[in-house]
Amino acid sequence: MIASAAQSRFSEIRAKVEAGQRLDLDDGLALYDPSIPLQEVGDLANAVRERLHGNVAYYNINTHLNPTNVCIYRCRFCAFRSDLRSPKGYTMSDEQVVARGQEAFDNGCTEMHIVGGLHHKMPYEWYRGILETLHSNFPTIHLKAWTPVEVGWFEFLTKKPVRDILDDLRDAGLGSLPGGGAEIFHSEVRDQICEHKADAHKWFEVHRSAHELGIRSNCTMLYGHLEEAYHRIDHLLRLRELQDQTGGFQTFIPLAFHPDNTELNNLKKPSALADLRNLAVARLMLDNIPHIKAYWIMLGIETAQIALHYGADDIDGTVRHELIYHDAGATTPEMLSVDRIRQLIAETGRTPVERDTLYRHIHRDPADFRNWQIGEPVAS
Ligand code: V47
Repeated sequence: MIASAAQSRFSEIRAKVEAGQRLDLDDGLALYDPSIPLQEVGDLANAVRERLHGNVAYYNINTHLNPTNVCIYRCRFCAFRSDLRSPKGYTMSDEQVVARGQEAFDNGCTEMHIVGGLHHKMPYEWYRGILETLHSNFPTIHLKAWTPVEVGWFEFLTKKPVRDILDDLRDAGLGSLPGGGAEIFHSEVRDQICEHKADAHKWFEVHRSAHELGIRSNCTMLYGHLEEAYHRIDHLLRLRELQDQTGGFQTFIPLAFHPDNTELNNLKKPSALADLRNLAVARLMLDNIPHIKAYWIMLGIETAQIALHYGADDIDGTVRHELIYHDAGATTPEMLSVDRIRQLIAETGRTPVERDTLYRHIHRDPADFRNWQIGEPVAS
């Protein structure tokens, strides 16, 4: 039973959601109030999720490529980065990049998710060349690449405007932007966890420019470190505002902080209950972003499964070569087979549907795994 004050507050929120009215900052804060049981928030988010997507849960066949971990920045939450001269540092050759593309192609991937460090010595042309090489060799693979952090670095390297850089990257093969680098937008927190890198203004400038050029993108929020509920809701409202203007975001991915091997290793990883509440609150606040992703690598498989009933409609992909979370202590497998990911979704009572990066159905020849075609966009 919910205590009566919280109960009547939640009833107001439920009435707003059922009437299709938008939730505001105070509603968002109330949804994080622990006296409103998670189950209530989750059920409401699930109703919205089912209204948008019925019983379907999406996945894709994808791989990650992190061409270098060498990075000029020292974000306090990052376990992946390396100094230029550290034995941990690596930078891939063109041959290694092509080999990864070939592996992705051989495994039927429709997407490569490409992000990495800001290397002290590598020119813009190296980053651009990675896209060009992959796209010319494997044109059917969608390249979801570079966050506003990298694009801001390219701006510094080339002295060209963001829009021209995005246009140029698209010519090279860029398909869309991943959601990373968002962390927490509010400067009270951002200045403490990643003071020097692209700020909220730059993050939004890059996504707005991408959307204006017709390039779709994703968005994320890193939670469970120094932020409070207020910073999380502020973050969601800023994303909702840009989406009202451009409509270019496809999916929102809440990312739980993993502390191992980071400067913030005194903190605990968020609990599964916190993970589920973040997903549910996001589904309820982001009424204009079609998809909410439960990234199984970060959540763990069981929580990702439960999340499909707490607002999420997407579980991310089969994934290969994920480093950012595994360097920070994730204990999830390095990848899942297609059969396994479909089974995990089916076990929750949802219907697995393979999508491409732009949320179009993928039809695969059961007799030849590498033979696939893009179908119609999914309804949302
Ligand atoms: O921006 C870094 C986060 C992000 C840690 O677009 C960490 O489909 C937790 O953006 N603990 C990169 N989080 C990952 C990302 C992403 C993931 C999956 C799908 C998509 C998509 C995007 O990971 C970074 C940062 O917010 N991160 N270090 C850490 N120790």
